[in-house]
Amino acid sequence: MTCRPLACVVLAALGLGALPAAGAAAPRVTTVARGLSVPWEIAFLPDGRALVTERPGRVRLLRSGGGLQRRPVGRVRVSANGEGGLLGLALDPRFGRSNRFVYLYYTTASGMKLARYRFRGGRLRRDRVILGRIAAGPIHDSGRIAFGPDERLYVATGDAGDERLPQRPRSRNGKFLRLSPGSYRGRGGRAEIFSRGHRNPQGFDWQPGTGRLVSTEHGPETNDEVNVIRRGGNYGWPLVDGPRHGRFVAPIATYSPSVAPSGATFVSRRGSAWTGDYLFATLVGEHIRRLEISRRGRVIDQHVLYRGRFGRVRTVVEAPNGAIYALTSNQDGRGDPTAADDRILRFRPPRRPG
Ligand SMILES: [Ca+2]
Repeated sequence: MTCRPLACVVLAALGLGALPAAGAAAPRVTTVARGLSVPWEIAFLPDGRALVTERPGRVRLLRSGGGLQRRPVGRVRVSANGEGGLLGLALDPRFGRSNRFVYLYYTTASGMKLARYRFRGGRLRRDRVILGRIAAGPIHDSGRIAFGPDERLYVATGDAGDERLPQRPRSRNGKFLRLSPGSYRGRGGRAEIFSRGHRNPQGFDWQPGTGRLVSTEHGPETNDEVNVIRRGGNYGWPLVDGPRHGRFVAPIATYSPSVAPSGATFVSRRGSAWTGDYLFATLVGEHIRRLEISRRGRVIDQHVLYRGRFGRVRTVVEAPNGAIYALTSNQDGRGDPTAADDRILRFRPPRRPG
């Protein structure tokens, strides 16, 4: 779809920013692994292999040429209740140089835990839990974790089904939390509340060039949001949601009815027609969405990719070589799985024309 900026914002607000531009064929997709069970996150090791979380509590290894190692490299005891289980994973910024730390975020019977592991000898072993005191629920566990350009570890937490928590200043739920290197590499226990008033943010990344943090957030049946996350910002939940935000920070895009937006990435690799664009996966929407976002943080165009082709999509991640990897989520109890599900898919952003 192409439209003038104002029309685009209106269409986006109506949930209609949806039609692919004529002739803009989406890139060819390769299935690189199949038979997974609710994969949630994928992160690439320096040698080209990747770690993949499966929500029931396993970490799998994707070989650099494709295909999964049969035996999981790690198991995590989780309470895989509803939307919970093993969710986020992130490699330490110094993983390849001075440490082998991997961070996992998961649901237990006593709440959400952020734990540090070491990946050595092909096995993931737990070092210590570095953050707790985050409520878990059968819904809205959020769960994405990622390192920012500031080398701090960001953790997105959901309301866990308790709408009182996101506005409570001292609750760690319904927040973006931020951990300093001293906390995540040390004894843990400390986290800054970076922003609040979130319902269930499941994907985020930083815009190349500006460092702006852009996040997806699930709304209630309607009013999914894309937000620019600022330190100290209040994003309104449960007092407001959708385009009308009053005194709270307003989203830059909303979707009604819900598409259930989850994992997201900016395309940072230079030279493609999508360089600088924001991709996010949708579960209910069963597509990948591409947003063109200006340097001022406004959505200037939207495109829908692969609608209905792969079912529910949990996340999209840019590999170091510029390929985009996508994880399906058809085994999560809300999908219609095929014999191949769940799958890891790969495609390359198209080259910049001319
Ligand atoms: Ca909001």
